This record gives sequence, structure tokens and C-alpha cells, in this order.
Amino acid sequence: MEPNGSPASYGYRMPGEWERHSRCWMGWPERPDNWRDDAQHAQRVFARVASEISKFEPVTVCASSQEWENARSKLPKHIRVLEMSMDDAWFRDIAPTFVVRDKSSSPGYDGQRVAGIDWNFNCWGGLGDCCYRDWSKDILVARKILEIEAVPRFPEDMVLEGGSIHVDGEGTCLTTEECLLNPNRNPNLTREEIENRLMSYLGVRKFIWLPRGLYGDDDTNGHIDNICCFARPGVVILSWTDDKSDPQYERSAEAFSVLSNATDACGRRIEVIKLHIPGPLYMTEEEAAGVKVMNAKYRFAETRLAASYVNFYIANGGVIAPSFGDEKRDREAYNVLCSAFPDHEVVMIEEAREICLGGGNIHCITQQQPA
Ligand code: KQY
Repeated sequence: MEPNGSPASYGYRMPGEWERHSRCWMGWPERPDNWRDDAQHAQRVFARVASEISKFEPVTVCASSQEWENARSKLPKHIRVLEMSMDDAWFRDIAPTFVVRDKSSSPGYDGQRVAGIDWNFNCWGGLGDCCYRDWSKDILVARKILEIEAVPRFPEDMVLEGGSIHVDGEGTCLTTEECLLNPNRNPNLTREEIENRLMSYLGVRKFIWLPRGLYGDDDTNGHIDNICCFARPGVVILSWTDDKSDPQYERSAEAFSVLSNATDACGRRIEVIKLHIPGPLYMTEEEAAGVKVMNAKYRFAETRLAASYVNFYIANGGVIAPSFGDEKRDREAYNVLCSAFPDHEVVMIEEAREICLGGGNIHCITQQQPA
């Protein structure tokens, strides 16, 4: 079912990630030209992430026909495994962005409480900047999920990835200029036009624009979900470093300055929790050699990894976060997240580096469907 107006005109809004979910959607990695050693390590870590999330809420993992049996065998029985074609497994960006509405919010419209936005996707920048050459299967994933769930679909021609926006569910949207204003996404839209579209799709009314994303997050042109996120309305967690010689310092400092001077849609000053990045971490010779040269972006040894603890997933009562084998920073991140989420159990995923090698992390491979 495809309604005529925009989601906000029907009273829909994108909820905060901490609002109750009915399930989490994930894909299954298999591209040998993005995931080293024929994706065997990535599959182990995706299975671990799915398994941990499934302790808090139902999980569906989508796998291609060639990989369905393998995925089924590597995932616990209570996780639903569906066959679906896709070009890679970044469900934050290719699955729908779900929105919700109160029953009473739109007289004259008897649609469902949950709907999904099916954004246009150009593989993080279109030909020339894309991460792989053919994304024709990816662009059907959102629609297929909405069909499976019989949830109304709002198709949108603006190019946008779910990882490039964060909301507080109360009218505020956090994003980066580096990604959303990049000419490789929507060259025909001004900042004001982009804001207007997002207002009518996400039900937001206030934007906080950080200039840039995480240093080295070149695959996505600086997605917000790798540098900063809401912990709750009025409180954000920002990737940080104290090392002034690290190119990340300038990026975090400029974001801190924007955030400290910002108010949200409800007029609150923003409280910023700093969360130190790990490392710096670099791709090793062995890791780079395990990635086949085929139809995706080449991976080179010595490349700085876009590693940050902010790229976590908030499940019902749990926070599933990456850890990187940097003992001091991993422990620090665990403590910061425990105090930022006192009502959640924090679970750190060792080996999240494997997801990072593919260009993202836990938030990027998950998509929540609200209850
Ligand atoms: O940050 C995300 N939401 C996705 C990262 C995708 C990287 C593709 N190689």
C-alpha cells in the first residue's frame, strides 16, 4: 500500500532508536571483494551480533539464495533467516527507515501505526564514488521488507542512507554536511530543500548539522552514525580524541563546538558525552590481501580504519557495541556506555574490527522496526 501524502502529513515521525522495537533486520555478508577470506570472518561476527541482539528482541537475517543454508547453519534457531537478494549487507542504509504514528494523530487516515520510507540509494555516491559497481539488488531491499511485513511504503526519490541521519524522536535530526550536502548525493537540492524533505518524511523540525564525520570514513562520506548519536533526547555521544596531532581531533572539536552551542527541537541545550576512539587502527597487509579485487572499492594495507564506539545498536533493553582489541579504550567505552544507558545492558562485540574492515560497524548492519 502506498499512501499519497508525505509521512509527516499523516502524523508519522521517526522514533528514537531507544523506543520499543518489534524486531531487528540484518543482512548476511558474502562479497569476497569487500569481506576478506570469502567473508568467513565477517559471517562469524554478523552471527555474533545477531545472536546478541536476539537476546533482547526478535531478529531477521536476510541471506542470498546461495548463502541461505550457510547462514541458517551459523545462526541460532530462534533467528528467522529469509532468502533475499542484495549486493551487500548494510541494512542501515538499504532497509527502510521506519516511522510511527499515534492512532489519533491523523483524522481521516486509517493507515497502520508503522510505515516505512524507501529512500533512493546510490551506493554512497553514485558511479565514480560508489563502493561497488552494481547496486540494483540493494535498491529493492526496503520494498521487499515492507511487502513481507505488510507495512505501508513511502517511496522517496531523494538519495539518502539511514546511517546519515540520527533523530531524537522529539523533532530533532542530527546529520553531517560532509555527507548530506555532498554533490554526489543530491546535487539538485539545496540545504533548505533537503531539510524540507526530511521534515516531511521524518516528522522533524530542527536540524543540528555537524560539519564532518569521522576521519577516514570515506566509504560513506562521513555518516553521522560513526561520529555522533543521541543517547536520549538532549544528550549526545560524540567520538573524541585528546590527541591534537590526530586529524580526528579537529573534526571532533568542531562538532563539539556546534553541539555545545545548539538547542534541540524542544529548546534544550545539548549535553555532550565524549567517547574516545580506539587506536588509531590500520588495515594490515594480511587483511588487505584477503579481499579479492573484483567489482568493489579496493582495500589497501595501512589505510586508517574508520573505527568508533559510537556505531552501536540500541535494542530493547540492550546496547550492542563494537570493541576493537584496544584494551584501555574498549574498557573506557564500556564504562561510558553503561553510564549513558543505565537502564540497558551493554554488550561489547569483540572482533567488530571485521565489520570495520568492510567500511562500517554494528549500527550500519542493523535496522530496527518499531513496535
Ligand atoms: O555507515 C554505514 N551506515 C554503512 C557503511 C557502508 C560501507 C560500505 N562499504
